[in-house]
Amino acid sequence: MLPRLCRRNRLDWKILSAVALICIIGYLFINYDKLKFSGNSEKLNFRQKRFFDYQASEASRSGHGEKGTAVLLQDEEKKLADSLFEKEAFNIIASDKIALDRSVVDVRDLRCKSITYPKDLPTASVIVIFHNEAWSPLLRTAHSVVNRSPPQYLHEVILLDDFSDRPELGEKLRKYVAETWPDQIVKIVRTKERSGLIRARLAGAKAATGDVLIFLDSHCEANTGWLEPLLARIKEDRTAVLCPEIDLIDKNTLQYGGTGSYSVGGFWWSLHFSWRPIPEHEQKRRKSSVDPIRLEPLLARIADDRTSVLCPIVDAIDANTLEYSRNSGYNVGGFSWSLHFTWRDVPDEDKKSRKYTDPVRSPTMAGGLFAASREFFFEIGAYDDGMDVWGGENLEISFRTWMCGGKLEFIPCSRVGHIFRSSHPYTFPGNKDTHGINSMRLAEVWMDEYKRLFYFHRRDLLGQDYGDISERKSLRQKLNCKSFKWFLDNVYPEKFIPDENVHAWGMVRNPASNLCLDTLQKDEKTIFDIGLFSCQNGASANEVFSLSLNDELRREEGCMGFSGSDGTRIPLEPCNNSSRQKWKHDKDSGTITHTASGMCLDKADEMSNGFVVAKKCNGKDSQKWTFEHYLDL
Ligand code: UD2
Ligand code: MN
Repeated sequence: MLPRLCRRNRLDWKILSAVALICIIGYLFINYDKLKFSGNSEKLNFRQKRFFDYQASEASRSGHGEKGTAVLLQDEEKKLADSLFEKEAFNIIASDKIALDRSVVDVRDLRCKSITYPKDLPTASVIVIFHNEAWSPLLRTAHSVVNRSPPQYLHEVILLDDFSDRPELGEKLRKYVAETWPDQIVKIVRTKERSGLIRARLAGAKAATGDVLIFLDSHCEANTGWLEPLLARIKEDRTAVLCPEIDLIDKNTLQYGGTGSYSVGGFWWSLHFSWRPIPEHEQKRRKSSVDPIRLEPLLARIADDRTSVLCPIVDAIDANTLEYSRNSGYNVGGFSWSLHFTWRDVPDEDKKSRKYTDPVRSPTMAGGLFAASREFFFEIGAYDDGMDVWGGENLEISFRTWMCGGKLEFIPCSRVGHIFRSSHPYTFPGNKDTHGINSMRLAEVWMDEYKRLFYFHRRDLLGQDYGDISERKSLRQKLNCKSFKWFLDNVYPEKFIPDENVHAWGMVRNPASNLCLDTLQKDEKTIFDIGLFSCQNGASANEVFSLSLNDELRREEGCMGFSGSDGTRIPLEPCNNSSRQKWKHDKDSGTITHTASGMCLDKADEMSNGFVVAKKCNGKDSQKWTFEHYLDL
C-alpha cells in the first residue's frame, strides 16, 4: 500500500511539475515583450536598432513604389482600381501593392541636411486620427513615423480610431500593431462614438503624454529628418505652432512628389483654405533674419563630401584684452589682382540660402499636419469641441494662434507627404454641411465685424443654429486675444477686403439693361470670362465686384484683365498688378475705362451672349455703369 501510494505521489509530483513548467514557459512566452523591455534603456536600445536597421536598409530597397515611385496598373488591376476609386477616393490597389514601410526620396533642400539640431530636444506624441481609413495608407503612416523618427525623441504614436466600423480595423489591426511594434511605441485609442475629426484630435491630445503633439492625417508618409526641425523650433519658441511642408502623394499612382515651391496658407472669405506663394514682406523678413546660421560640424561635412575643403568662421580674439567676439557678419574670401587675400560680403545667391531652411510665417494652416507644444496647445484653447466631423477647425486654430499670442509657421526642412483625395471616403452623419456650421462658429467667435464677408458668400446660413459658443467667447476674453482686424493688419496685410480700402464695391450695374457683372458661378480659382446677369440686388456673391485703390476691377483674388483689342471679352485672371488690369471709373459719365487702351467697358449687344466686353468709347448707354456702394468717388 505504502509503496504504491508513494509511486502515485511521485507520479502526481511529476505531473504537477510538468504543469508548473508549462505555466512558467507560457507566462514567459506571453510576457516576453514586457520582460524583454523591463527597463527603459532596453526599450531604447531595441528602438535604436530598429531605427538604424531601417536607415541602413532604405537605400537598397526595391519593389513597387519604393523610393516613392509611381505604381502604374494595367488590365484587370486597373479596372479593379477604377471601380474602387469612388469608395476610397484614391487608388487603393496601387497602395496595397506597395510595402507598408516603403522608402521615399529625401526631397529636402540640400541645405537642410547641413543643419545640426540640439541633442536635448523635447519628445513627441504623434497622433494619427482616422475614421474608416484604408489599411495600407493607415499603416504606412505609422511605419513612416516610427522608421524616420529618432527613437530618443519619439515618445509614442497614437492611432486614434474615431469609431471606425471596417472589420479589419478591429482585432486584426490590434494584432498587427502588437506584433509589429512589440515595444508598444504604437498605441491604439478608440472613441466611444463617432466624434468627427476635431473631437477625435482632442481625444488624442488628451491621451498623449509627450512634450510636443504632432497631428497627422491617416494617409501620410513622414520623410527623412522630418521630426527634429519641428522639435527644435518648439524648443526655441514654445508658442510656435508648426506645419511641415506638405508633399503630394499622388492619389492615382501613390508617387511621392516634392512640393516644388514653398507656399503658405491663406483663406477665402467663404472660409475655405487656400495655398499662396510666400508674400514679399515675409521673404524680406526671412532674409534679414538675425538668427545665427547653424553650421554643420566640419567632420560631418567631409564625411558627406570628401572633395570639400572647409573653413570655420573666424571669430576675433582681441590682441590686447583677449576678449572673444563673435564674427557677426559672415564673409567669404576673394582676392585682389595684387594677389592679396580679401574678405567680401557673402554673395547674394548664398545669402538667400537661408530662405530654404528658415521657418516661414503663415496666416493659416491646411489643418491636418501640425505640431505644437502640448502645454501651449491646451493653453490657447485646444479645439472648439462644438465642431462636427470635418472643416473649419484649421482656420479656427490659425486665427486663434495668432490672435492669442502664438505664431504659425511652415518648417521647410520638415517634409511629410499626404494623399490629397478627391472626396471624403466616409459619411457625414445627418448629411450636415459641417464645414458651413463649423465656419459659422469660428466667424462668430473670432472674426468680429469681418464675419459679414463670410455671410456674403453664405447667405444661406444666416439664421441657422450653430450651437452654443459662449465658452469659446469667454476663452477669447480670458486669453485677452487681439482683434481680427489686428490679424488682418499684421499677419495677413495683403488679404483683399472687398468693401474696405476700395473706391467702390458691390453690384456693377448697367442701368439701361438692368444687367450686372456676374461670375456666372464660375470658380474663381480658374480663368473665365466675366458675364452679365440680371441684377440680384445683393442676393448673390457672384455679383460682388470692387474697384480697388489700386485701380483694379476685381474679386477676392481675381482681376479683370483686358488685352486691348476692340470688342473682346474680359477674363477674370489672377491679380498681378499689371497694366492689363487697371481701370478708372467716372461716376458722372458712368464709364469704366481700361487705362492702358482707353477702351470702355461695354454691355455689348445681344450677340455677345451674356458676356461683357470692352470697346471704343462712344458715350452710349451700353457703356454706363453704377456701383452699388461708393466710398470715395
Ligand atoms: C484637410 C486637412 C484635414 C482637416 C480638414 C479640415 C490636410 C492635409 N488635411 O482635409 O486634416 O484639417 O482639412 O477639417 O491638411 N477623420 C476622423 N473622423 C471623421 C472624419 C475624418 O477621424 O469623422 C479623419 C480622417 O480619417 C483623416 C482626417 O480626419 O485622417 C482628415 O480627414 P480628411 O483626410 O478627409 O481631410 P482632408 O485631408 O481632405
Ligand atoms: Mn487628409
